[in-house]
Amino acid sequence: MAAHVEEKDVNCKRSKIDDTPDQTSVQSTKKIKKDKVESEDRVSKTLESFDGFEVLKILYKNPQNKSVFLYGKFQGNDDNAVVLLEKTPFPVSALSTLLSADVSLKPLLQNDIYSVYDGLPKQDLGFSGIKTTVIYPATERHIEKYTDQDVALIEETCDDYCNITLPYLEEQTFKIQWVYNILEKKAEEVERIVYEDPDHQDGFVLLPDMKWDRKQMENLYLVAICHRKGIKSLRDLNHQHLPLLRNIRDKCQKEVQEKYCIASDQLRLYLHYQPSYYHLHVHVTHVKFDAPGSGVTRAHLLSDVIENIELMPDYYQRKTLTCVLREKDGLLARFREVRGQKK
Ligand code: M7G
Repeated sequence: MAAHVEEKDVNCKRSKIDDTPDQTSVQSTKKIKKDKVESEDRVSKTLESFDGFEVLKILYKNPQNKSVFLYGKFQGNDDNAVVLLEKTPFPVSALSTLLSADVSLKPLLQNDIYSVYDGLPKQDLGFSGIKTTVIYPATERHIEKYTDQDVALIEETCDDYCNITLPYLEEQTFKIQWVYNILEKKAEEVERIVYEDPDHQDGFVLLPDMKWDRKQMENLYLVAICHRKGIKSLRDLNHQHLPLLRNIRDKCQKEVQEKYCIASDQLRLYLHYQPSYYHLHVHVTHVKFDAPGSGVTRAHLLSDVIENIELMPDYYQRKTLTCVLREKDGLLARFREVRGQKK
């Protein structure tokens, strides 16, 4: 048994350093193809309203950032839907309309010099105030992803990656059709592409992340998706990927400076570990924005990743990586099972 594990371990290291399509990536490609076929006839339609929508469960609510995530169904349809409602920040351009006769004030409190009102716009002031994201049809994984749950910190050694994480990932069918839609220009989002380097090896597409309402620069959130397929995550990165990583860093900084007038020292470029989608991508956010997942338990600065690999080419095949896993994540259950831990 030990010999078997060791052999598998060596293969695991070799496949990552070679960066050639080994058995693993062939298997992943098969799964990706399967996802593609499955999802092609399940493309969600553009909704005009929530007519007939029934809320079945509140998955998460946060009064601080004024968001609520819901699970529900549309009448007469059995498909699941996940809806994310988030109040957006005030656009500076709308302030003059907001502080005008177009908003009537209903007093809620009056005491000395202090007063509180309900501000009621008399008409549409040009900003909806509610960012509405719909995932439809949603899978069980989506419902889990957006459900409020406890998390656990896991220290994943390189052996754990080979023996627990990688086999688990290979069993899953991850839906990354949205990534291919962008890379192959099949999604409407193509119009929003900020920049593209079409090179097959080191190229990438930079576009607004689904999390950004594209209204304010202070919460700028872009995502750079590499063209190269088969790089699942940070764990796969080695010295052969340095040109790709440097290219993403340099061009993203340049393009954001030119397009949004945001200097490179105001930008945070990072990768998630573990990511939700196992096709290499880099998060690009404004440094002032406290983006979800930008903390130490999940984010790895791209500049640090580059330097670590420069110092040690197989750094990410050797380093123990601490990551946060959610209670309902099957990977956490697998770690607990292997480590003989009970919840
Ligand atoms: P991640 O680290 O794999 O997972 O990042 P996370 O969602 O847990 O952060 C994937 C990133 O891609 C996230 O920032 C998502 O908001 C973003 N994203 C996901 N989808 C399905 C889309 C999409 O369809 N379009 C765009 N533009 N971004 C997306």
